[in-house]
Amino acid sequence: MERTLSIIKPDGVAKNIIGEVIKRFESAGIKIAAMKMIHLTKSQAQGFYAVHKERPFFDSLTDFMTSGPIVVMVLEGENVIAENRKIMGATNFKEAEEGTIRREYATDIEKNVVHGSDAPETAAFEISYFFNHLEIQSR
Ligand code: RTP
Ligand code: MG
Repeated sequence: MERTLSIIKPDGVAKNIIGEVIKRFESAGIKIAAMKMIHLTKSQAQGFYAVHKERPFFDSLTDFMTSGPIVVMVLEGENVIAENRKIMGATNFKEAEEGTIRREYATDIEKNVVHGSDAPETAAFEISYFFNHLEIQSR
């Protein structure tokens, strides 16, 4: 069983589609092992996205991620890192496949509704950034 970190970004929460996003995960057989709503500070967003700190979009991205509450979740399932990214669709919603979350709901390359870890190492870092082991229920 694999785990990944999923975030419903501030635009997704503002659009009132938390349930829509979760329904897609559950319909695909993915289990939610942990979940909470938080509002990141700038320095917390910078720490989470530290891998992108040299990118031109870093400041804008960390501003956006602190612009409102987010929902952070640990997803669990077979091959869930790749499965989640398939359900999310490409970073740029214009390139995302039909039926994906980003194709359906994203409005911008930055405001793209969801985040998902991209590899086992990043998933481990990202999960531990938000949750301790007592907050994660394997089921
Ligand atoms: P994420 O990390 O959020 O799951 O998205 P991703 O892997 O598909 O994309 P990544 O390359 O890791 O970029 C992280 C987030 O930064 C914003 N972004 N803006 N303005 C731009 O060119 C640009 N490129 C990326 C997006 O919010 C992207 O999800
Ligand atoms: Mg990424």
